[in-house]
Order: sequence, then structure tokens, then C-alpha cells
Amino acid sequence: MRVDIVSLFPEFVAQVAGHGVVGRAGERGLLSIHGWNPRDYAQGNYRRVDDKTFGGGPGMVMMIEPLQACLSAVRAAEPTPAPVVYLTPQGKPLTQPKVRELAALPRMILLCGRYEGIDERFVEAEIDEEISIGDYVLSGGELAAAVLIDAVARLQEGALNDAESAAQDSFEDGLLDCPHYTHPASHALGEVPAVLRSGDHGAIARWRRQQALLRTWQRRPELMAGREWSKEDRKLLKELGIPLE
Ligand code: 6GU
Repeated sequence: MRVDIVSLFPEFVAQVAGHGVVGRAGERGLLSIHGWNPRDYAQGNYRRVDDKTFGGGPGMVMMIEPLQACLSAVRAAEPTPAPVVYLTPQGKPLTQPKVRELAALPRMILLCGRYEGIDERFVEAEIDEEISIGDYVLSGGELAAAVLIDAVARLQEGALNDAESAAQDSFEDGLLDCPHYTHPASHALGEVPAVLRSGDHGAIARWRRQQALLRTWQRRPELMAGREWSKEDRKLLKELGIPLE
């Protein structure tokens, strides 16, 4: 997958997203990240990319022209079609299904806003999707873009080693992950649950599933509302005393 980042700090995004799984996906040729700075496409001595907000008020707004020129260069660099995703707190909250959808594309173009945002006319004309990473305010879309790149990179076929298998991650099934333990089995802080040491793979799988259900119910009950449960899940929920709706 190819990711183009349009940002006033494109190196920052590439840096943050360049470590660990994402870096390895790059080395394995599964992901390539390309940074683009609208300032390089701005006019005049000052290479101005932002201006005062019409109607007054604090803060600066990113101007249409440098963004349009920059986006044209991004498109011209490579013919693969790509949605333009604008990272903004006004966007739809990012979820794992959305990550999966984007991860399956050959390319995406990420636009990071700074200041108060970007001229709405550019948003209407050029943006395909607006995405937020949560209900809090960041000073720019750069960290959000790095988050999105990380989430998408680890879903690229071959990005994870076996031990990291994405299939068992929190949210891949819409539930939180079960607890995990490692050696020593016995420690002053407590014992590893006996079932995990039993060697009974069926019992271990059931325990993990039940723990995932329990944790989700305790911590994020809204994730469980309106779901269809399998026969096995219904049994595990009943054992926990968790009512089915
Ligand atoms: Cl995508 N951008 C900014 N500036 N703040 C955010 C965000 C994005 N998502 C949550 N907060």
C-alpha cells in the first residue's frame, strides 16, 4: 500500500510512523510512505499557506491554493487512484472496520490540518472522508495520521510475525482482548490462572473468549449492545451472569 501524507510537518508523520511494525512493513515492501508539504507549493517570498479566518476570530485557516497545487503534485506522482482522507476532530470516529476498509486499498492520501483547519471549499471539493481519532483536541492531524498509518500497516499481509497475529487483537471481533500472562507461573503478585497451564487448548480458548466477554461487558458495555451472539457465547455469558439484552 502507498500512503501519501500532505502536512506542514510530513517528516514528523513519517518519523513517528517509521518504527516497529510500520517500519518493518516498509522494509518488507508492504507499505511506502511519501511526505508532501503544501509550503513547497505556496506562492511568493513568504510561501504563505494560511490566512486569517473570514468573519473574524482567533486562529489561522489553511488556504486553498497551496493545498490544491500540492494535491495535484501528489496525484501526478503516481496514477493509482486514492481517496483523500482529512484528519480532523470533525470527522467520523476511526474504528477497526474503517481501518480494515482503508488497509485493503492500494493507496490513500492523508491530509493533516493545522491551525483552525482548512478552507471549507477545499474540503467540499477535494476530501473524500473526514476521520477523527477520538473526542479530544490535538493541535494538528499529524499524530492522528500516524495512528491511522500504524493501524493500517499492521493489517498488510505479511506485516506481522506469527506471534503477533492480528486476528486475535482487541476489536478484530468487536470485543476487548482477554488478559495475558507470562513466566513465572507463580509470583508474589499472584498465580497464572490454572486453565492456561492445563494444556487443554479447548478449555483455554473458552476461558479466553469468556474473559474477553467479561472485560467488554465491564469496561465497554456499549460495544455489546445489539449484537447477535453465537450459541457458545450465549453459554459463556450465562455462566458469567451477564444478561442477553
Ligand atoms: Cl484527526 N485532528 C485533530 N487536530 N484533533 C483530533 C483528531 C484529529 N482526532 C481527535 N482529535
